[in-house]
Amino acid sequence: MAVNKDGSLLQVWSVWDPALNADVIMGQLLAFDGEVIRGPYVISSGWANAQDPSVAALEDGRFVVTYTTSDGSGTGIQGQILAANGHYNPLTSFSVNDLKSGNQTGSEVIARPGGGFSVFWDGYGSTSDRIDIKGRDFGSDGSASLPEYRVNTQTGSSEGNSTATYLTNGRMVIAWSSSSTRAEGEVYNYLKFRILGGGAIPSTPSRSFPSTRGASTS
Ligand SMILES: [Ca+2]
Ligand SMILES: [Ca+2]
Repeated sequence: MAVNKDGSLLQVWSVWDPALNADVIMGQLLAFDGEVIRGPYVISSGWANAQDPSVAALEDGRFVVTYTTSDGSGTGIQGQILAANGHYNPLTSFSVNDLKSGNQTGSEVIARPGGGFSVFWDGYGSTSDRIDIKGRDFGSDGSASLPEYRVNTQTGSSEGNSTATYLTNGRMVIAWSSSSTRAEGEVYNYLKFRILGGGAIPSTPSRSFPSTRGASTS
C-alpha cells in the first residue's frame, strides 16, 4: 500500500477472477480517516494472470502500480498510473521491461522526489547470465527516459529478491540476494546492495556481505 500527501491510501492485491479465469490486480482507495473513496476495483489490464503488485505514491499525489503479467515471452512487468482519486485510463498501461525474453518478476516501484519513479525487478538480462536485478527510471509523465539497466555488477550469478528505497540524500539503495556456484561445486549466497544516483544509471559498484555458504550441489 502507499499513502499520498493528502493522506489517501491505495491498497493493492492480487485475486482470482473466475469471470476472466485469471488473477487480476485489485485496488481500493481509502481516505485518511478510513472511508472508502473508490473500490475495490480492477487495476490490471489484459487477459493473462496479473500478480505480485507494488505501489508507490508520486510527488504530485498520483499513484503508480506495477505488477507481473504476460509480455508475450513468459512474464513481464506492466505499470499503470492512477490519479489521486484512484481513476485511471486502461489504455495508458505501459510495459516496464525492455527485454521481453524469459520471465521478469518481482517488481518494486519507488517514487522519486522529483516527481518520477523507478522500478526494479528480477529478470533475464542475457541467456548466459541467468537472472539479474534490472531497473528503469520513468519521468512524472510515465515515459522512460532511458533503457532498462542492470543493477548487479557481478555476472554469471543468479540474483533475486530485490528491494529498494529512497535515501534522504536523493539517492536510491537497492538490496538483493545473489547466488553463485564455485568451481568446486559449492553454492555461495550473498546479500548485496548498490547505491544509485537519483533517477540515473547505476553510479557505484555493488558491495556485498557474505550471508551463507550452502552445501555442495554436485
Ligand atoms: Ca518476458
Ligand atoms: Ca545474473
